[in-house]
Amino acid sequence: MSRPARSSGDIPPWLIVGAGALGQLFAASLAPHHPLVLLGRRPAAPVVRLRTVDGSDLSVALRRELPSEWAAEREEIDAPALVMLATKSRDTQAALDALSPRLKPTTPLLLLQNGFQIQPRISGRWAGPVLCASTTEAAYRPAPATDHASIDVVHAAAGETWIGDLAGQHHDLASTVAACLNDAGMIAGACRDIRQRLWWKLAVNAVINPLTASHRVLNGELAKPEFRPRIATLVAEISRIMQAEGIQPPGKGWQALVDGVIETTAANQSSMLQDVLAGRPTERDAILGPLIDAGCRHALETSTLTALYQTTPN
Ligand code: KPL
Repeated sequence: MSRPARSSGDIPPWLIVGAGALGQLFAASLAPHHPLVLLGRRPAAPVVRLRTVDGSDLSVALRRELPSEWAAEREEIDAPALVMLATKSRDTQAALDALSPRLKPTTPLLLLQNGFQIQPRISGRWAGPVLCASTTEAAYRPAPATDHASIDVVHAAAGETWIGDLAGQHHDLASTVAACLNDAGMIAGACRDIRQRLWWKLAVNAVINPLTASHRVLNGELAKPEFRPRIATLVAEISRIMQAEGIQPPGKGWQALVDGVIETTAANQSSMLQDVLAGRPTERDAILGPLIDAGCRHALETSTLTALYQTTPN
């Protein structure tokens, strides 16, 4: 896939499937630089109103399609250059199954999900390249009752996005996609260790998401002393599982990795808290499941993660 020229009319668009906070953030960032179609399930205006990290409001016009259960009917989206799946982990397979009769079997996919459940599954089954992204971009959709109710998505913190494929065969494609994100002003890079980076993100999500969702607090609250002992115990258990799973610790160590994300995304509502507040199912299984399964496989203690799993809304 070649890198498209700016505002070229005949470039096949990217299809972004899933108009949640991250899907809308990526769509709004990319749309001025790249043809794309955003597929959502709910009726919405053809603009995304974004509150940027620096606090300004931005309206970005883009093409939205409203398929019923993802079954897009418009001809133009038959041959997208890339399909970015930005749905929740549990919806991703169903979204792809519904769309795949209309896609070339070799269409490249980019998976944006948290956890480590759907990535190996789709990578093992899809005929085309399957890129996975690990992102620390933080965004949320504000509740209707808040002061910025007219905003569709708040970009709470700029993060970085790493892109690679689990088989290590599509580094050039990952570089092209990362370059498109760079053109859109996002920090992104291609990597050859995406499995490791997805597990690093898993460690971060396993701590931040369940605790913020259960206590209904913003990420930054987890820096408070009352959460520190629980977080330290969780991090210790997770780091033993990671070691057994052969995942290298990040250079700064596991505790600093988790604390760093708590600090940089302090103003964000975790995606799990957003799910709980909206009455949606959470990604509990996709995030805590792979860690607890790995712990059991290696006969390691998982009592802290298991207790967290049991108290996390599903
Ligand atoms: O990925 C996230 C999420 O909320 O799912 C973090 C990085 C924790 C940001 O909130």
